[in-house]
Amino acid sequence: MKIGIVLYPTFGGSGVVATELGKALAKKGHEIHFITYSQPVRLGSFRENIFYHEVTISDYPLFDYQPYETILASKMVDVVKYEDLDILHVHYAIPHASAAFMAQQILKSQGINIPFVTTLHGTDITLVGKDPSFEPVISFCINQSDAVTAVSQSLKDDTYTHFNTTREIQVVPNFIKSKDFLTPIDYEKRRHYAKDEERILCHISNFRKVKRVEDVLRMFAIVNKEIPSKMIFAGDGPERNSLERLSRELGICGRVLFIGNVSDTSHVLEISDLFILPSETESFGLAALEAMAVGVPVISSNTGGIPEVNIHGVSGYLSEVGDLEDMAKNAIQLLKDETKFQEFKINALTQAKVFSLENVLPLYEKIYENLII
Ligand code: GMT
Repeated sequence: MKIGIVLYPTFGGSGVVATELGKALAKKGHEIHFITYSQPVRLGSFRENIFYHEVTISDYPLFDYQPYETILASKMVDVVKYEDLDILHVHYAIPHASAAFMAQQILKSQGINIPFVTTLHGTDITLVGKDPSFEPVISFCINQSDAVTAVSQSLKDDTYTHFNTTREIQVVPNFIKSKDFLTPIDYEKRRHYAKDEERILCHISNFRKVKRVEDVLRMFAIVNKEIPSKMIFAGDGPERNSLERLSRELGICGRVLFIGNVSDTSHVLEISDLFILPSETESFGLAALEAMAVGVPVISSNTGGIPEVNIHGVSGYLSEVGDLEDMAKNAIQLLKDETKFQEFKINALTQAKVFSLENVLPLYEKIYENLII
């Protein structure tokens, strides 16, 4: 199949999932055309069957805001026509689904029929989408898409709650290349960050308010009092400066490491003992799945789709949003009980396999096949 994938090219989860999906489909022999405004961060070097079409925004002085959606729709028309695509798959409702609808209508007027699949990722529904200024467009696009998927049952339920739609939504979860065994720890690499007797806690995100990164730091401060440890923050975003300030106020800045954005998270996860995800809302929690896939247990909040991924008392622990004392208590007792800790590491690996690429990829392929006549 010739598939156009429209995505945000940044470090956000939706962009990561869309890029990894395209790479995996290309490996299976499909022809993949990424359409976005800059090279997706997870794309890596040149690969067979993968093409990238840049949406170029010219800075026309009449506009205070450049009309990205219009330019994107025109690009989709162009790519569908000249690359002879079979289907478009848009990730994130705004503005990708509405641009796809526009492109579809333009192509229809020229005698070309192209179906489009919309994948809802989370913040397009739970944060941005609920805003009344977006709601009518999102409801319309969900209803007009030829197929709609959501990354968790929780997100599917939220979509029905917040939007005017009864459209069938299929749950297709985030996925991971799962492993059968724990990777042995690379102590030489680990020693760059912590002493052998110290534990490493890790958080990876885009440091937006919704991630509650302050909770990560405050719970780490409690853990560190009982267990000598280091806290690694990977990623970047609006809360980073205040987080650095807070780490000084709490007197733990020497134990906290900010390593910035990383394109391959497995490197930092493989030297970590626990992954911390205390989010306010989280439709799935891809970062938690990436941690579990390398055998790192997850201490998280119990919001949104996280309980579908991290199983309480098995692959990690779940707490109420904001209950950082409970999160710290869970982390401490797990780190102090080596037998249980090793058991949780294996459980995390096993639970991650539920979301293996082999299980999830055919679900998308089936959706495409059903729409291509
Ligand atoms: O979590 C983010 O900040 C990025 C965001 C996005 O829209 O790219 O991630 C969302 O989509 C991911 C991939 O489907 C999910 O794993 C994340 O849970 C979801 N984030 C939220 O719901 C906050």
